[in-house]
Amino acid sequence: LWELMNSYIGSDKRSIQRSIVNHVEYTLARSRFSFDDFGAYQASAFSIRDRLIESWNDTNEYFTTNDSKRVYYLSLEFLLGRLMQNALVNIDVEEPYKDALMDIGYKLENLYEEEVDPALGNGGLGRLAACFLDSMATLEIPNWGYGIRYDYGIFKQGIVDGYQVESPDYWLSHGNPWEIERQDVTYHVRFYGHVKKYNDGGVERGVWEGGDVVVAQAYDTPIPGFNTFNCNNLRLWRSRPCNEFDFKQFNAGDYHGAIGERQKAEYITSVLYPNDSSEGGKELRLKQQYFFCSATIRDIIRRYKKTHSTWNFFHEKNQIQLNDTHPAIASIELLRILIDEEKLPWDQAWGIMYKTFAYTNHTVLPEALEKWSTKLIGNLLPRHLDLIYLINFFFLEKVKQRYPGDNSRVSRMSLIEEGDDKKVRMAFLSIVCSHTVNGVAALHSELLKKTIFKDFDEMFPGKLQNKTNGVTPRRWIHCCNPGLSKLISDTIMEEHTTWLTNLTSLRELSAYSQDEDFIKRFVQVKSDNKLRLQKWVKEHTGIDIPTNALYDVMVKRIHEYKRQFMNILYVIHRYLQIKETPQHERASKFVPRVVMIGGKAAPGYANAKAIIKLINSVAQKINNDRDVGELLKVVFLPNYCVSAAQIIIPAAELSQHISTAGTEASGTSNMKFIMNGSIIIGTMDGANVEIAEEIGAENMFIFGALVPEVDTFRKQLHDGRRDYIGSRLRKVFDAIRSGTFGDVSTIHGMLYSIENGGDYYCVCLDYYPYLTAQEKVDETYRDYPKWCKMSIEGIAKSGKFSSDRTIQEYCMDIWKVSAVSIPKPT
Ligand code: DL6
Repeated sequence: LWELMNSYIGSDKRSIQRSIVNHVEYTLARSRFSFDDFGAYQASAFSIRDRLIESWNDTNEYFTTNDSKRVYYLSLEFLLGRLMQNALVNIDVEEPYKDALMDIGYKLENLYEEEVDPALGNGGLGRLAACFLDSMATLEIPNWGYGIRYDYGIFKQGIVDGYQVESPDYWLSHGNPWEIERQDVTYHVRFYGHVKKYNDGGVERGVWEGGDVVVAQAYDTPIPGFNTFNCNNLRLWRSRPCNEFDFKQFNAGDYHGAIGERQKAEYITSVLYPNDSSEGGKELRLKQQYFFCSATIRDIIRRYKKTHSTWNFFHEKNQIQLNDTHPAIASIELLRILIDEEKLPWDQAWGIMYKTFAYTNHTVLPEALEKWSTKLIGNLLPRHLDLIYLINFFFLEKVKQRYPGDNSRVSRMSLIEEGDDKKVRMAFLSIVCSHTVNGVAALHSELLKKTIFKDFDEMFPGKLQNKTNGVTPRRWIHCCNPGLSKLISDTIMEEHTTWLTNLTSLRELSAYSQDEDFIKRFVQVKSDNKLRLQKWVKEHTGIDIPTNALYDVMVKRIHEYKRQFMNILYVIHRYLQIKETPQHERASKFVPRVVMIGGKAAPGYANAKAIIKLINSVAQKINNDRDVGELLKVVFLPNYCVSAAQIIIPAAELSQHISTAGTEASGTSNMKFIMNGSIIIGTMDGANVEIAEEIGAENMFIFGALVPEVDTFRKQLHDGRRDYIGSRLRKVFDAIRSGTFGDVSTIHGMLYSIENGGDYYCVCLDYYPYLTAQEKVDETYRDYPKWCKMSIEGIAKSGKFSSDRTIQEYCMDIWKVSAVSIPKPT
């Protein structure tokens, strides 16, 4: 067989061309004499996938033979973005493919544009998972990601009359050349039904029967590392009908009924919930969570059993990371299987589970902390609810022993929130069932210890850790900003293979922050990127923007806590100021600016949607005011997604990260922006704090209340304080209300609430410091060498924020796992 295979596709031009043309003919069944860019994209993707499959097979075989310890990353979201360029860069064949394609009449850059974004995530949490997969493969960590293969990813955002309209993203309509459908990897997953309990020599076990059974089928996507032969796997599950379902109905002649049941099964993985905070209460969401966790745990067990006949080494060979509480039910599923099916004693089963799981928290916002009604869980997963009650009983016994008589602590720490509709606190459950818990930035992790997880930190000192997020420099510098990547390589005299996996070496750039030649090239790269964005904006919005203006960008999900609202209030203020200033004085007073804001609002989040409408209405007014001309332009960037980010971020000069202190767990776009030479205007929130530590506060525009001041202000609001709207802010509110920007009545409710004690996100508190910081921005931009110096210092000192560093910390402190290097194929 080995001889038959003779494989390993060559990287010479002819081999690449032959492989592409063969795929055109035999995979796509199209004529090799005429195929369009899309055909060329598909055939090239299949050709690249062939290469990936070779190393992917080698990798899996090597890990199995060597019984390597593995890490499993469980996430309901993987916001991968386009895969073609990333794969070519990681396996180091971008240039050969470019040449080979050019030779037969295709431009590789055009083919990149043919790929749809696999948008199986909402925002930060899903994109972090994608960066982690890239880093784990690059660092040669044996890792598989597990998630759901949704038919519909995050909705497509359109703007009609200034309002957000959502349309479905059926991303699979033209197939997906990167995935491998595994007809051979399926599991049955049960819902509903009932549990029969019995006593097995003192251990209570359950038999779960009846209910509905669906099939989980695996789809694999190879995840190549950069500059390595390792290729990991992302396994996504799709729900399919199971024959257990419908035979009775079918035989009774109810053909339509039987088909309907089958469709219900497929519905489970149909759509990603488009909310980046919790979806507690929705049965389908809980179904999704259990569906993928159950299949995943069975898959992990099956793999372990191939090479082990006892359970003694399970936790030493497998570490499972929960990406927030969305996959929390996985730990209960492992416990259930160990007790009910593998017949282990409770203590042993508990020990295995506890030593296997770790949990990452991504938010302190109460509305995003998952709580599932016990009724819902009990109905859908009756045996799991039993086990959760049992875990809670044992846990609370320990709490009582440790804090005798402290009843309020017992009820605070209970995994069950009492009330008419009892609820399981999934974050608490995850803490109790995991050996380690982490936050995602230093400030966030400290806040967890002081606020929502305070009791747990006291009871389990050291269990709560910090792992500051990071982003992959392969996608977020090299792929999205080739000009900057080349400049860096040329300057620090390194092949990109070195600095891209050792990002702290960017420090050497500091020496060039005032070097004329370097600055000249740096400015050229930025203006090329601005031109690229200018074209993108024209194509996607029809708006003409100048390139000789400061590009001021804020892109992220739309939320009150992120305060896009404060940004647009400032834009209005600036507009009013320009209008009040005589024409001849304007040029000396105002730096020309293009303010760009983009992001999706959850479809049911009225205030976020009202903010989008306000931004568009303000843009409409300002962009059409000839009196203002090119001094101020405002653009809402529609349908913000990973591929758009790759155009937008490299072009930004200023980027806004202005959340209320204590609300943004980390943020990761702040890291991408500094790596691409954009200066941050921001609050001391999330990872901004560590960015300031690394690059120096003097290289950012920092403003605003710190966490204790936010707490004080909120208390004052609660106690009746109402004197917090100054005259300049009042003017802005008046302009909105008076109809200057047309009918923006959807925002009136928010204005009213803010004025009447409802300024929970402290817009009014931070507004004036924000104006001052904005003035500083203008002043600095006028001194362009200074601006460039700040921006270059930011890049030079951004090394800490590579996700490689983050993953190294997870490996050392949480998973205790080491790299396993796949030998070069012979
Ligand atoms: O950790 C990744 C990312 C953080 O950078 C953001 O600050 C945070 O808002 C985000 N959280 C979510 C939703 N959280 N939950 N659950 O996307 O995580």
